[in-house]
Amino acid sequence: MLPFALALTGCGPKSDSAAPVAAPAAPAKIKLGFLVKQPEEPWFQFEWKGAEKAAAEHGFELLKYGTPDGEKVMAAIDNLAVAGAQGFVICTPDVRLGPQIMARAKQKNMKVVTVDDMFVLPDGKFMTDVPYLGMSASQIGESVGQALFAEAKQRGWNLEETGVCLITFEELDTARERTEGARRALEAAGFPAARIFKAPQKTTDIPGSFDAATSLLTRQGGVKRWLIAGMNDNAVLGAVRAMEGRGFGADSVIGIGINGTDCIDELRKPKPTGFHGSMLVSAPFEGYETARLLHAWVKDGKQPPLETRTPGIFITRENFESVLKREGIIQ
Ligand code: FCA
Repeated sequence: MLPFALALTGCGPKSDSAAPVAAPAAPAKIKLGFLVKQPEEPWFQFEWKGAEKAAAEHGFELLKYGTPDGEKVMAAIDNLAVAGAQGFVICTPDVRLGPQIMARAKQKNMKVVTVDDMFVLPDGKFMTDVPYLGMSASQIGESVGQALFAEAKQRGWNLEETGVCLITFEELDTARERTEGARRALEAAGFPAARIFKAPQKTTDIPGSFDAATSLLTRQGGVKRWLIAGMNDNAVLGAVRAMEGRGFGADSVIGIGINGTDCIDELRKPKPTGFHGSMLVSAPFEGYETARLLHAWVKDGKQPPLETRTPGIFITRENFESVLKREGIIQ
């Protein structure tokens, strides 16, 4: 018997015949997922935007999922497998889900790249064998501390009457590294350690930091002026709102966030608030780069680097429009 292909050639239409020649079917596009823990946060929306750009440039299909808890993550992985996806980028809702996520991904034959929040093992150590891309958390936190100190000095504030409201979320390593960095830099600059007050947030959103700051203000009634640092813009925004409620406005509060994506409306307000500025990290770049690395891994077998860190840029009301335009975050 003739091989199938040969048989086809033998009796198929000749190219000069009148019958139309079917175009070869386009190869199926590679499908990749992008799962984020807080899809309502502008940070993650900008990451998705960056990932979409990588998909358009490299010709793959991007499937986006908001996965605020473990159950949703597992369901999204199963959905991705059914859709034929070969991998996903993830910012997990809980870093301790790492081993479980990796087991499910392995079972479904999918590659995984982590962004922002690094997976951890049951003993608390990082899962350093899973490719990770995220901000230089300690360094960026230190820059926040230095900028807070410089601004207080510039305004001639008496440090003896000033307190630091440090909104913390220490169960997440990247968050703890940022707030510890801020604390370290403030102390190194000469800020009295005894007046750096930690205010733990229960949830990483504005209501969570609002509540944390409100209870700190109740405990520390004697402080006249406040510096605020936290893991991200929302941590600082919640504290700024809590302080406004207690009569502390732009003249007695200096808050500096991290992300630079979640404070755009705040910096655009015609009147300054206690939210002085932010350390901008490029969310579009992080989304673009993780999606691009994953695609190259799936398509060409090119393993991504195990760790990539991104820097921060200080933005305030003075420069944010031009910097955010340059970074492609606003038009
Ligand atoms: C964490 C935070 C986000 C963002 C990101 C880089 O995931 O929750 O707001 O700061 O790190």
